[in-house]
Amino acid sequence: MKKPQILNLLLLIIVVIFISFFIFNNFKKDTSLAPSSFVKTPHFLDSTPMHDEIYVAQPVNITINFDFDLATGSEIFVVDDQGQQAATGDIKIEDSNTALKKDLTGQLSDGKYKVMYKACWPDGSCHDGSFEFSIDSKKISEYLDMRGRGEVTVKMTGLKYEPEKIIISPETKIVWENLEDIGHFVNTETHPEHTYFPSQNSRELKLGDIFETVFEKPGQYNYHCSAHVPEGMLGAIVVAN
Ligand SMILES: [Cu+2]
Repeated sequence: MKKPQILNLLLLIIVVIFISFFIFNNFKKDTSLAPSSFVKTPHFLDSTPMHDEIYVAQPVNITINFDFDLATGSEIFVVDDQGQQAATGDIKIEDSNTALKKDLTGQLSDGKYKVMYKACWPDGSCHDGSFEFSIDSKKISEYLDMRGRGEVTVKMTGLKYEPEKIIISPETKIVWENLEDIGHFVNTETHPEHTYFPSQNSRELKLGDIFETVFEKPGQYNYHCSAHVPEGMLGAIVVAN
């Protein structure tokens, strides 16, 4: 072999090793991502439930917020850990066309669920995404049982809702009352879109102000004060028979 040929061969070997290394590394990255079911589409902002969130009762709907207009053809499917469709319900597009929502009808038992969605845009293109949530009814023991009353008062004091976690009967009216000289809010998930249960969004409540909402549908309603999220001013309601 002549010297230039040996050099060419060496160069070829180096290039092949380099390319193989790249392919192997990318392959490794792909497979390590595979077990995660959190797949974000373009324009995805957040969801209720959030990815990996644990609920004590079933959510009343699945709400996914985007930063772009949704179009018809958008879909949400909920499957259990066996891959079986776990919930049916109507699909709606709300909040100036940026919130994709599926009502959850029927009863979801304890377990892990995967939400698969298809987000479609006005130009006709669609993207598939997914996330997971769980229901674990054992944690309901952290909730104060206030069922059987037509009306329940939740105080806002010390940068907290009091009581923070409650169980109420369907058709119960909750009255929030601000007992301190700090402006508070009652806002449905998520922050800052507030699209999960829009009836549960107050104006700013000053000292002595009240806000009320009637809860009809059984399920879990998490909420927060938009002015005091970092301070942990959070609340949760479970509506159950
Ligand atoms: Cu507040």
